[in-house]
Amino acid sequence: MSKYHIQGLEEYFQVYRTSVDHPEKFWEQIADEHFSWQKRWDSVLNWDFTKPEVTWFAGAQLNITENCIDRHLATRGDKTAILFEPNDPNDPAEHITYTQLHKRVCAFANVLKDQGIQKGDRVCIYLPMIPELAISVLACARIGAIHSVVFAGFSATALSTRINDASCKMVITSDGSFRGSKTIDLKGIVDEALDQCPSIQSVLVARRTHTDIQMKEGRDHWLQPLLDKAATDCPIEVMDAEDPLFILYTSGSTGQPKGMVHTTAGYMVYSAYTFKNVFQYQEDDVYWCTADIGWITGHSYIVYGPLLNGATTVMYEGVPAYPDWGRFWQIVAQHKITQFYTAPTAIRALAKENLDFVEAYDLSSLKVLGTVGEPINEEAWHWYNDNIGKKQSPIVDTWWQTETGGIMISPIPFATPTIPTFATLPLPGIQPALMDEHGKEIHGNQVEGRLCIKFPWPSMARTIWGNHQRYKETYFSAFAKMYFTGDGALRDATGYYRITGRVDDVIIVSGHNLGTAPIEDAVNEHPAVAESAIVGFPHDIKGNALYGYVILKETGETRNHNNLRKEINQVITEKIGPIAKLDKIQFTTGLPKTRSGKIMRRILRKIASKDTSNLGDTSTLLNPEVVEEIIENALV
Ligand code: 7RM
Repeated sequence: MSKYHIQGLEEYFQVYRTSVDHPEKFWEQIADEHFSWQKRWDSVLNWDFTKPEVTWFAGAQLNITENCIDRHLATRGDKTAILFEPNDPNDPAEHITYTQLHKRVCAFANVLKDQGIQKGDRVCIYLPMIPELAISVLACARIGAIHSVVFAGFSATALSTRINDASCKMVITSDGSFRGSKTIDLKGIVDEALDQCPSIQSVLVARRTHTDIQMKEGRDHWLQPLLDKAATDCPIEVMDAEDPLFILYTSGSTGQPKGMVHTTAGYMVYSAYTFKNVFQYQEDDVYWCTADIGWITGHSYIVYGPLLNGATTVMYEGVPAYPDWGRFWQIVAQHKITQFYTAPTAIRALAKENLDFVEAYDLSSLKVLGTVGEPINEEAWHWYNDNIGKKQSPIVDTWWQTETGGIMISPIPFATPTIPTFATLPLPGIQPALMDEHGKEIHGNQVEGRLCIKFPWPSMARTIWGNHQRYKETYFSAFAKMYFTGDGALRDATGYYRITGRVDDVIIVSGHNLGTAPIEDAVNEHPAVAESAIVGFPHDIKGNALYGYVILKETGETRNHNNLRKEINQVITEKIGPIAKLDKIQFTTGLPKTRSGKIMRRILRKIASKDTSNLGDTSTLLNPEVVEEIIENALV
């Protein structure tokens, strides 16, 4: 029985059992059979969640790029590794084969070395979704430099904070970036950031937009001439299993972003294994994840997971609405995409538009649909299932985090029966626990609690860069000897998990525990509603009351707003009960969102609580301007 590729529900249960009963044997066999090692490990797993300290495959030596690239050259040299789809649909797509990828990564790695980058140095990558982004990530990994990718939509302040936190030596960027009809002056943002970054010694600049930019003598170098001179072969740096592979920042509930540190061997094994199983990738498939490589989803499921499996992975430079809302479906049809992985926020935006944008294209190549990033509401799930999957493609609702490195709870398509809004079952090796407010595990089914993981898995982040104490406090202190996710979840009668949202989104109204996600689901079922966000605000009698921010489908909705408010509360009463009725409903044209599409409830909570004095840093929002509008029209 192949443990690497699960192909049915029975097999899943069997494999899962083995992974819990004999975790070391389980992961050892996968590591042995599916990867190239320079030296085998001395021990599979060492762990102590009280310190916390975790190592996987300690003593082993390897290079992840040998596994992503070199190992495929003999059998898949001419196969497309990266399929680049540019912003402008009139520009041709670029097919980069495994052989070409090898040459380009090696040349880039040699340029890094020429610029003085060595094993262990931190390199900040601030690039749009162009091939150089994936190539520079892999070039760092090839020479053992630690990459820190910063999403190229972040501001100069956010960029300099991240560069300084890890004392990066180099920034890799481009002259500009294309996003739909807009051109963004990336190099200008880098220049502004670098005024505050003493550790940076050099900047490599890829040419993309041909924007007129400043090049600082002695610091800035055009990338292409250096690549042209570089040798196209570069030996791998031999890395220890627990050497850091990358740092990726995730925002905390307060202050400084957290630089999550992922290490080499465990991350490799887990990202590869989960990619294969969650997407059921087959040799000739063309897989597309619409995330940006600036997020963990892009790291694990655009770059590493797919390439480790010798897959063809699509990188799309543009946005969903350019040149029109049919672009995603045009790309699916053009490249005969087989697996499509996106976020609920994108699905909701697409669902708002005319179905003609979908129906104009042949989507019959699709086999598996995925979602990630937030709970998917029932309406969006059905829209996705009906109109994109034509009820033929299973939807994998994948729950995981920057900190977990890979997908943790997800259906296995064609094996696990799916139910809307349920991420379903833990993947092999993942041991979830639901905890009550007294710190005790809640056993049995049909229960709800705080979601923890009680046993290590290979791709868990090992620390927060430069602050192990914060790592311990954030993830290993709320519950003894458990990793605490910060999310709430319920386990239904069959053992399926439904993620109910961040625990800080739980609102206690008159002593009732209410998750915001199911209330938002109910509100969204009202035919006039496009999207909503619910927060709590202090209430004299109930303790907390509910405040809803609602976006209507038609901005010019003619019905009386007070009638609409009544109707929305009627839906909530029907779906959840009168206890969940909203005290206040504010209609708005937008909701403050992070760049990865998560609603910033922290800001909405403050506004609802009449506390707008200190909204914190809103500069990293996708749409900071909407905050003003919401404050102006607040019902306080
Ligand atoms: C991959 C990613 C992590 C947080 C996590 C959850 C939420 C992610 C789902 C989800 C419900 C899902 N990393 N989340 N996936 N909630 N269902 N399928 O998003 O670090 O940026 O965010 O996102 O709250 O803790 S992340």
